[in-house]
Amino acid sequence: MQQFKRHLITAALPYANGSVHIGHLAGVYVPADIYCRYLRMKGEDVLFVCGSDEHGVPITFKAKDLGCSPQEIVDKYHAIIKDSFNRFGISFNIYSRTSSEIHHQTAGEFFKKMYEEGKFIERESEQFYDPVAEVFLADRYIMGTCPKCGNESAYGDQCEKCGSTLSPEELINPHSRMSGEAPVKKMTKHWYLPLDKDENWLKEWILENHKEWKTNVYGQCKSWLDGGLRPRAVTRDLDWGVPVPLEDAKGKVLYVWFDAPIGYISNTKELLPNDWEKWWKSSDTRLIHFIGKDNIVFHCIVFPSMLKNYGDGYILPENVPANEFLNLEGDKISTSRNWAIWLEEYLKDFEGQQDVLRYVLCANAPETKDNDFTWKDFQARNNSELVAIYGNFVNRALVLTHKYFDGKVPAFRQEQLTPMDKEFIASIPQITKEVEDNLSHFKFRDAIKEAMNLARLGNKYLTDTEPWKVYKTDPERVAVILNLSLQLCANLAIAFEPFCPFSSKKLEYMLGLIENKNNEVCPTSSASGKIAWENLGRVDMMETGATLNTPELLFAKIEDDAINAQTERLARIKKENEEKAMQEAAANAKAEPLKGECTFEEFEKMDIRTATVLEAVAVPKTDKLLKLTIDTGIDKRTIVSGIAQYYTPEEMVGKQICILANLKPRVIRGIESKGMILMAKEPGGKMRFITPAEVVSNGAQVG
Ligand code: B3M
Ligand code: ZN
Repeated sequence: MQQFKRHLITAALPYANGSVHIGHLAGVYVPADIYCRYLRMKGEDVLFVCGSDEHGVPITFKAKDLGCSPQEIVDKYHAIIKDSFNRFGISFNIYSRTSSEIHHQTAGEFFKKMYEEGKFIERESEQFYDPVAEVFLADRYIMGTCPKCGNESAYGDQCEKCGSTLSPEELINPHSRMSGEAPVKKMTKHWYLPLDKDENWLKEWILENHKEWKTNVYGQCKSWLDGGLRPRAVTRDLDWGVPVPLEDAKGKVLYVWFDAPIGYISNTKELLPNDWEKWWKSSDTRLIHFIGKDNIVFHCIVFPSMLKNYGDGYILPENVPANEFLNLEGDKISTSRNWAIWLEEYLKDFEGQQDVLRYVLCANAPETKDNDFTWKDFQARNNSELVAIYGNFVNRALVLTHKYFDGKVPAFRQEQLTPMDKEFIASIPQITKEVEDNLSHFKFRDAIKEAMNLARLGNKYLTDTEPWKVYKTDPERVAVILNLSLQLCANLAIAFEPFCPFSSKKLEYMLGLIENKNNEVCPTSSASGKIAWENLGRVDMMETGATLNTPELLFAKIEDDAINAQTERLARIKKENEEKAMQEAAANAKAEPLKGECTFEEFEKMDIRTATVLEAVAVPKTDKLLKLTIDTGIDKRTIVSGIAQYYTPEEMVGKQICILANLKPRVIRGIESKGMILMAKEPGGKMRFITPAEVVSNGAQVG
């Protein structure tokens, strides 16, 4: 890292058409923030740049759906997102936005220079057009019936029901979402970035010179490059975005993926109007992009090609540590299904516990493969790691020092050190070195594990040395133990600071390492003094005689109630989604085709009767079967029915039903079942029992 004088760290610009959820935090912002904090603590010169991505088609839809302007949408979500990041301690140097004037200027100029230097190719092609609204239609603007599953609300690029990737040509009954009219084809001109021309240097730059990139990133780049690159359109017919700065480009804007990465540059410019170029155009700047896996091609191939073609000394990224995705309770996070934990909701329910989420998301980060977030794991990691290991050790060390030494760091002499103390002292830098090595290689999961191991070391030391027992007979021995324990506390404050900055600040204050309790949790410049990274591993940070502040608990236990409230919320959402899906299925589904003819005699053989359910119980070890005792008016009998998915036993008792009474008895799970309940089967699969319109006597013949 020596050859670099400064580090320009970017985090993907989130779309300002919704809030940010834990998947975003785990994949991009927590790791980027950890890395920036680590570098700043090392005294490195860091600029951490982000902002809202305020263009693109989905924002225009949201506006249309809500009957407001796209600007109103992005104003709303930009404010929410910015506030959430700030409250989670994401230490951006700047969080700006792509609807800003400086961004429009910068992106427009970027395009113009490339255009004038002949870097684009112009192509006319036929595109879908809405003849009533008089606009060209992005694929998302066209809806129709999915040819694969019959969903009538499929989009021109994708069917959200069956997940198929589609093109507008494939839709049955295509219509414009603007006017409802069938789209027509119309010629239009666009500008393309000829990526194919860059294939050779991109191959060499990534495949030869950046073999150290994460396997998932390198692998995706390789498959794109091996597959051959094609020119990509960088303009769109749309009225929301950065206008294409050319005379003959009325009604056209830059493609959102062309302008968004330039946002990193515009935001740097906004922050440092006179000094921004050294961050983007000096070979001694190290550029790192933190992103999610769906952004890899844009950051590793398209944006570098833009920068290289623009020229003027722009640097390329040194690394692009992209993460995979985080799932939630076994299911893909989805905005449209509201299957997510939104940051502002977390902050409402777990006020002041930002570090817990930061910790859990890092400890369980989707670094090499998709990973799952569960509330149970969240609770367990808080209660049995943060509280029981880290918090417990710190609390014991501080409380005992207050108890035995009046809150002052006790003195000891080197000769007092036992072999156990020496081993303890030697272990500290060994572990902190692991923290450091992992951090510097973007292995944040491993790094945080080692930080926790440091706290484990402390707990073991206290358990082995038992100062609370020794004090009565040998207070001098206790002075050694607590002095060393406090030294470890100081190490913990530093080692945890990139991950859990709020609690580190609390701990640093309790240890007297910082003076102000409300010390800035979001530093934007490099650290110095006691809490600098270079002090990590040292066992003399706490000076003998120094006074500690009153100890407070670093973490609080999270009770089952709090977790149950969250899992119940998710269960409710799941149920709502299932019901919605069923309704949609029912609305879309066609009735089953008719069966073959049956004669009156055949029908007459069936003896269908009304009956009342007297008792209902679930059949043990099954989740589908209920055992019903029914009164048929002729007898009382048992029927085993596969309706447990649709009705609880309580719901069935007392209900009047219709049964096929002369069906040959069958033994189901060891129970003789005599007859069958008549059910209507909905197209979505849901079953409802058939009941007479009014109560009739049991045993009435149906037919
Ligand atoms: N707006 C984020 C996303 O794909 C996208 C990133 C832009 S980074 C220049 O969710
Ligand atoms: Zn479909």
